[in-house]
Amino acid sequence: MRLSQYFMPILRDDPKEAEIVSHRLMLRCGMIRQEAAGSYSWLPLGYRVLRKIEQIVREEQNRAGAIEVLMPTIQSADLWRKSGRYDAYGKEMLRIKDRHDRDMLYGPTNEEMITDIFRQGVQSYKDLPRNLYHIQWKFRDEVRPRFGVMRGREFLMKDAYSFDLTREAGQHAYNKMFVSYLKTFARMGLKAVPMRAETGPIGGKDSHEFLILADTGESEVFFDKAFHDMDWQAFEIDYDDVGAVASVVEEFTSKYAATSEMHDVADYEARVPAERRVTGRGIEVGHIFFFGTKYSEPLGCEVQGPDGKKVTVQSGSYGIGVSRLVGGIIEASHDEAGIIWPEPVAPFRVGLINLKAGDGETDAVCDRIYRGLEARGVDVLYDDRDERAGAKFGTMDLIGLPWQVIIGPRGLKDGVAEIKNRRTGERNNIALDQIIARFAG
Ligand code: P5A
Repeated sequence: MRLSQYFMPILRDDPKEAEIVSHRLMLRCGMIRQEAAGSYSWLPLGYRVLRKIEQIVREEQNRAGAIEVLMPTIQSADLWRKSGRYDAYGKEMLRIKDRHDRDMLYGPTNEEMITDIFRQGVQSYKDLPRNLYHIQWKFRDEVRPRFGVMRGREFLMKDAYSFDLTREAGQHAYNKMFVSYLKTFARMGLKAVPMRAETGPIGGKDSHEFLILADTGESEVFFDKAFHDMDWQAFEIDYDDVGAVASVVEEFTSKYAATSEMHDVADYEARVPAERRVTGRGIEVGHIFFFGTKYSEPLGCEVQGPDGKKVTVQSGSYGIGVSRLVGGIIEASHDEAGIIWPEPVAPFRVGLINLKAGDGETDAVCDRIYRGLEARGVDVLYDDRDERAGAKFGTMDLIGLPWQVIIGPRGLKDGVAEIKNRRTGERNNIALDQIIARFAG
């Protein structure tokens, strides 16, 4: 993409309404625009990141055996009356009437709808287990939408729903999602610590939240420093191996970690030696629930069991805050100059800076490298604008692409460009004819 032809409305000054760094940086980079309290348009740069995060989430859900569907955002109130949540959900639910005066709502979550879909589509225990998910916009009329996309009213969530015959099988479904969450967040460069959680309006028996550590997090967290030393990346897992999946869950839940609502000082002090006790703040990026028959019972979701008798299915639901993650990653990865994107979620991998736009030779070399990178499938943002070098450097640092390739007349004399790593600040010269190979493949 040529910056001269892109749409990236950079703000010169810090927006006053932004209380935290991710919100400030997202507005300054022209990633989002606020449309109403807690509701945002995703501008091109922000939308690229959102899509990359969504794709990682999708790949890891698929790998764990979940199957993608898409349900509507607007739901009928009927099923919610059956589950008893239509009244219980309170003011957070946006209620709408259609032209026939029927009660509709903008879905804050989809337990009812998916359970009904499943009820209609499945008759026998042989059709279990199944896990269905979608990645869809939700609306919750939060009392205090704030921090930009971190606590929005309209936000993008991945929500998965598991259906099993027995409590034990349901536990395995839960464990699979637990492990897939560790992998999902690790792929985005995050350590998301699982913590036992309250179940709130979703309800149920067992629940864990996944929190990334950041000073601006909404929750206060207490945890064992040992989490820092764990292997978050390397474990390969066979999701059909019930024991192996359970042992990863066991490993991650055996260490103490709790939000302030669930914090138990006596247990903490008994289990964690003083020098390993860490207090911080966290951002909840995922939340999983096992609720047994809480929804399947009132909605009549039964299958025929092996002995011919009807069995009410066991289920759980599993959420990831896809749009919240965009802000969460920035909170976890930035410096004074701007965002530092982890490569897998960066809007572009390379920022190509032409230090002398308008100069025939510099333009020709930059063009050749830009086209070469594009042709090899490298996401590149080419700053071909007629701007001062300082402004170009500032913009590239602000938007935080992992690599900058800087080309100007001085280097061209020696046949070299400069490569800068945004995270480390390290700069190296590279021969012009090696640039494409350096990033391709
Ligand atoms: C699990 C999936 C649920 O809704 N039902 C379906 C269950 N859980 S949850 O914890 O309420 O939400 C799941 C994740 O969505 C993100 N999230 C939000 N993101 C931005 N703005 C909001 N207002 C918001 N509310 C929830 C969180 O990441 C949460 O973990």
